[in-house]
Amino acid sequence: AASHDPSPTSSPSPSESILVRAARGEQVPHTPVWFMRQAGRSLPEYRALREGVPMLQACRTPDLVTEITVQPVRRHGVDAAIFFSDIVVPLHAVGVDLDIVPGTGPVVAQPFRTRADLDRLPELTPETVPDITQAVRQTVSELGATPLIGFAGAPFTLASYLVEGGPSKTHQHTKALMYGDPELWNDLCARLAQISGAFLRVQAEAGASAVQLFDSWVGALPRADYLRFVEPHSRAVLEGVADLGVPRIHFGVVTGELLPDMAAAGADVIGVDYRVSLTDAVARTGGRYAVQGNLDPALVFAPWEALEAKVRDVVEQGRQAPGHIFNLGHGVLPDTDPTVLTRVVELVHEVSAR
Ligand code: 1CP
Repeated sequence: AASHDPSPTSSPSPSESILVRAARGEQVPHTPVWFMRQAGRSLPEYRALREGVPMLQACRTPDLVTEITVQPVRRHGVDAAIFFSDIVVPLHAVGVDLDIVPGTGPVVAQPFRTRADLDRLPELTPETVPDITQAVRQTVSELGATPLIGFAGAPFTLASYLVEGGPSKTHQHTKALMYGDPELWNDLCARLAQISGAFLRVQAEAGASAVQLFDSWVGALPRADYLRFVEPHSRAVLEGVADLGVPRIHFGVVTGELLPDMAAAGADVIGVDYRVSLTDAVARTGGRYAVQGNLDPALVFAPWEALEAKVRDVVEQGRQAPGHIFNLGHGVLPDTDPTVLTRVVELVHEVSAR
C-alpha cells in the first residue's frame, strides 16, 4: 500500500504547502484534500498496529503516534496528516480519570457537576505533555513537505464529555449546568479553554503547520446560547494561538446556524458538515473565509459514478470560497473501503488542477 512517498527531499517546507496556502486564501495548483479520522479503523495497517494496545496508551506512545499519523499519507497521498490523538488526551494528561472505551468513546470516571470538581482541572503546560512534543517533532520530520494538522477539542465539546461522563445525544446534564449555574459553567469552560489552547500551542511549537478546533457537538445549541455560553471561550482558544501564525480551522457538526459566529470567533477556515452546501456556507460567512468540507462520509459507499458526481460538485462549489480544503463533512466511517478514499484523492487532484 506504500505508494506515496511522504518526504520527497527537494520539496518546499510544509508551512508553504498547498494546504496552508489554500487556508490563507492564496492561489494553489490544485485543491488540497485530507479526511477527518483518516488515521484509524478503516485502515488494516492501523488495526494491525493497534492490536492489544489500548487507545490512550497508543496516544501517549510517540513511535506509534508517528507511524499511525503517517499511514494515511503514504496510502492515499493526502495533502495533510492529522496528528493521531484524541480530544480527551489533554484532559487525561492533566490528571482527569478517564478511559477511551472501544465501541463507545471517552468515559469519565466521576462526572463534573460541582464547583469542587474544578480542582480536578489544573493548567496544562508543555511539561505536562513531553510525549506530545516528541511525537509531533518526529512526525513532522517523517512527513517532510507534507503539513501536519494539530488539533484540540473546543470547550463545549470537552465540557459535554466531562459533565455527562461519556458520549451523549441530548447533552442534558451539560445544559442543566449551563442554565442552572452559569458562573460555574463559565469557570469550567475557562479552564478547558486554557487546556485546549495550551495543547494547540504545544503542537504548533513542535512543528504542526495548521490547527483544527473540534467543537463537534455544539450544534446542539441555539445561536443565542452559543453566543452567550460558548463563543467567548472558543474565541479565547482561537485568539490565544493567533500569534503562532498557523491557520486555524474551526469545525462542528450540525452547525449550519452557527457558521457565521464560529468563523468570526477567530477562525481562518470554517469547517462545514455535509448538511449545508459549500455555496450556502460561503454566503453565510460573507465570502471572507476559506472553507473545509464537505462530502457526506456515507456517500463513499455509493456506486462510483454517483460518488464521482458528488466529488466534482463539492470541488466546483469550493471555487466560490477564497480557499477550499476538500474533506468529508464528518469523520471516515469505520467500514469505509480505503481504496475508494484513495480514488477520491486522485479525483479531487485531477478535477481541481489549474
Ligand atoms: O484520524 C484522525 O482524524 C486522528 C485521530 C482522532 C481525532 C481527530 C481521533 C482518534 N479522535 C479525534 C477527535 C475526536 N475524538 C472528536 C472530534 C472529531 C469528531 O467529531 O469526530 C471527538 C468527538 C472525539 C471523541 C471520541 N473519541 C469518540 C466519539 C464518541 C461520541 O461521542 O460519539 C470516539 C469513538 C473516540 C475514540 C477514538 N478516537 C480516535 C480513535 C481512532 C478512536 C477509536 C479508538 C478505539 O476504538 O480504540
